[in-house]
Amino acid sequence: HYQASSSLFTEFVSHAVMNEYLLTLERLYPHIVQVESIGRTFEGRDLLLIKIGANPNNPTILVDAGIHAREWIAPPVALYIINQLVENPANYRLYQNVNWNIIPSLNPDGYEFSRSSTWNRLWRKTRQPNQSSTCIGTDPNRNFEYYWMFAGASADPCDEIYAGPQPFSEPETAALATYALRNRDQIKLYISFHSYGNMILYPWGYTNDLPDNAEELQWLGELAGLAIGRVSTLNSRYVVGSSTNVLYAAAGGSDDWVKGVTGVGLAYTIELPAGGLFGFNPPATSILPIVQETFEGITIFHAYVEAA
Ligand code: ING
Ligand code: ZN
Repeated sequence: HYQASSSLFTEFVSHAVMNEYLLTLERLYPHIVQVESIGRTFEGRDLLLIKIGANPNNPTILVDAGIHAREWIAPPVALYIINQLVENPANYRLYQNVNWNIIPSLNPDGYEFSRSSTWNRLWRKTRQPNQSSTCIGTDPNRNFEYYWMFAGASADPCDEIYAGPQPFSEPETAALATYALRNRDQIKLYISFHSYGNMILYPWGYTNDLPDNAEELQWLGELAGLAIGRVSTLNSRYVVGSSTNVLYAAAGGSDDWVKGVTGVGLAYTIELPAGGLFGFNPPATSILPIVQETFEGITIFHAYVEAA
């Protein structure tokens, strides 16, 4: 990796440092990089999206990471994609015919809370308080307005999978949805990075029925998973399938919403490798091997969108 990224892949950096990195790239590479704020969190943090591309009219891949606070390995994976696209000249072909829209840190209030003490390390939700409960936060991946609360979601604000008082109650999910709707015609593929479990998941999460293009989603997911496995130094082996069939039923997830509402045909949730005692805390020394192997899968998705 390259100059401006110094500590991003050797330690788990703050949301502020991630945002600084994006703004630095915009300053250094204005011909291919634009940074835009898609909104603010409950606590007022800026949700930055970086656009990388040579031609604004090209088909677009939308990527987010960090929607769940404790899944610390996800933002570095998104940052490494950014780093490799912008700062590694060998990859310039990857943004000639395809645009990238990447939000590396979508729930920074929760993320910073999970960094604030060892007691808070396993925080998952947002940090917006709830009425008529002292429990804080909503699970942002149960908060999207598509079969909301249909399965695998809770109405209890004290639960980890609390879906919120209503769909899009959280400024973070509303910001992503607004951006995706505005750009729906250009977006061809959506990927949301989570951890953990080495899974490449696709809709639906609300039902065990499969979407019309399940075969395409399965085939492409398997190709990406195999590409990762081929280079993995961690012996990563990805399982591919619909969320409900591979993991569990859960409605209100971002990939279900993107596919069901915006009409973007290809939507995935990628569960990155586990690490540490509870799975959510790979050591900092694992960041580089995980982000590097995952990038191999990303090049497969790129090739498919470029060829379409
Ligand atoms: N996993 C996802 C979750 O939100 C998921 C899995 C994604 C389920 C999409 C349903 C739909 O539970 C993690 N690790 O958060
Ligand atoms: Zn998650």
